[in-house]
Amino acid sequence: MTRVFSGIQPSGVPTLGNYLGAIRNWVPLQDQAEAIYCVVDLHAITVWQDPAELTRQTREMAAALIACGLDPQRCILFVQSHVRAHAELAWIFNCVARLGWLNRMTQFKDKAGKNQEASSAGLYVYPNLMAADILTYHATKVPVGDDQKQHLELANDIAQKFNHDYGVDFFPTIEPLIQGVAARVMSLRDGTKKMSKSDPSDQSRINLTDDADTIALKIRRAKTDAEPLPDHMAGLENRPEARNLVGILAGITNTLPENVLREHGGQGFGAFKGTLADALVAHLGPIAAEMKRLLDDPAALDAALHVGAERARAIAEPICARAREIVGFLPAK
Ligand code: AQP
Repeated sequence: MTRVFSGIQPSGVPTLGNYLGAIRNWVPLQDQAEAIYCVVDLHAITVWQDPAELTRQTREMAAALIACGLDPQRCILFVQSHVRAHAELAWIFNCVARLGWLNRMTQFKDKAGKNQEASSAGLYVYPNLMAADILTYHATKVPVGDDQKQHLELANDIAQKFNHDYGVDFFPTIEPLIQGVAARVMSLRDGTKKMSKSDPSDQSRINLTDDADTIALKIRRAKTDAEPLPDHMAGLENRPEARNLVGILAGITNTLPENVLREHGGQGFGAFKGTLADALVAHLGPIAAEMKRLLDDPAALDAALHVGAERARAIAEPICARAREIVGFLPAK
């Protein structure tokens, strides 16, 4: 059976971008593959996280995943730091990956900004940990948003170099699963920048916990241009904000942007934004309510995550142990 792995950082409230680009696509895979999903707290601390907030956000992220349709009975759902193999294999991969490869990673450049010298070393080697996350399960399919494609290519380079250097055929090739018309949702304030949960501006994103009024207000304030919507795709060229809002409506209503334009072409943004806000509220309202219900019982949530970690360890530890052996570490007692 195909094994699927994906993760999400508890670095804030999950956004509409996380939902349309990743989480929503994770749900059907629970019934098509052996699906392993992880709240990646080790990744989150590559940038500063207040400890109490990190604990709270980790639970909140787990609740969001379940509220979006992940079922801890049908998938393995756990917290990354509960399975030590991730960190251990990441260290081995730190010694396999080349600096030249990491220097090409655009996410590091985006997140480090102008002050790279002040970034954590963890942020720089983030892709090596991501490779370890996937490969310590020998997972072969990874459902992610478009922004993670480069990291998956690097994971394959690491797997190949490990296999080549040690003369083994141990780590498999990974294939990204990038699905849907909203594989990259952009900021509501700047259509050229991706929507991010850690963007300093809350107005730039829709959080899965936003209430109906907040969603309507954010959509009303979303940046647009002065032209009405075109009735064909070519008319969206050089209109990143219009393209983004059309993509969001298509994503949330499970249709194609072409169909959205067929229906709404010629409309001004005032009317279109009303339709979009209503669709978002109808779709996200029940998710927020379910999150709230789950978070009212943190003990039950933690218990589900602990079971998930146990199941994850049963797969990850033997693979990591074999990697240790291949590298030549003296067996531990
Ligand atoms: N804007 C987006 N559009 C589509 N997919 C997205 N993803 C993130 N943003 C968008 C996908 O969500 C999954 C989990 O992402 P992550 O939390 O591990 O890291 P990220 O990509 O760095 O997400 P954020 O929201 O931008 O987090 P911060 O602000 O903490 O860095 C991934 O599959 C990603 O592709």
